[in-house]
Amino acid sequence: MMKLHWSPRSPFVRKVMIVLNETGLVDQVVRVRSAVAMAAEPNPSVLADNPLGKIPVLVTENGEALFDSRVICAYLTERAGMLVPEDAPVRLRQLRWEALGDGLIDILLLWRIERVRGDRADPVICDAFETKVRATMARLETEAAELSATTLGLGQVAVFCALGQLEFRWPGTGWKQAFPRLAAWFEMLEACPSFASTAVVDDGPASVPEVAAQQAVFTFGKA
Ligand SMILES: N[C@@H](CCC(=O)N[C@@H](CS)C(=O)NCC(=O)O)C(=O)O
Repeated sequence: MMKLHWSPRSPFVRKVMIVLNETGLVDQVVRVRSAVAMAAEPNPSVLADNPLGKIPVLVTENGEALFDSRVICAYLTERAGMLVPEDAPVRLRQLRWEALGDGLIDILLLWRIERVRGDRADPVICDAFETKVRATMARLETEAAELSATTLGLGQVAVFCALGQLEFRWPGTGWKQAFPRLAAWFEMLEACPSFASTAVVDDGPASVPEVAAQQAVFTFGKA
């Protein structure tokens, strides 16, 4: 059996879980609940498999520890022979969406941590995060038809998980009203069992003070 350092809170772990479901490899993995937080002491059991102290980490049957989520997803799709387009331009498009989705998740995680600093949060950094999130969402809205028409790949999985993170940790932004085509695509995937069963949830004490994190949430307004 493979071992996955896992958390139900992590959008990056969610990518891996969706790929495990889609490839049918999910029964070959034992999930280990591994608690991590950027603003806390690194978890020794994660560090032993990934010196960066981040999850997800997948330990294969022969003991090789794979990280990060992009490497794990590439490994699983290759192993299963699924979700990798043969056509080079399509593959490149998927990689680009993967970069966009992962980059959006990174910003949403870092922005949340910055906001928790309250008065000590850097307004320049926060403003830049907001500008980038707005620009990324606007770009994705223009690509929603293509996201929907393209056979599922790792790019769409990453974009989906980023939108899921926005929905889960940033309630009240009104993104679905502002970006209706993207929202329709998201909701279509969200209804699929292999995506629905991976929904991000909090399973214990908050990793950052939630009240502070959710104060003065920005909104997208009508596009
Ligand atoms: N680029 C990494 C990012 C992974 C990541 O940031 N994971 C978060 C959990 S969602 C984490 O482990 N945070 C703990 C830390 O940064 O120390 C990936 O794609 O797997």
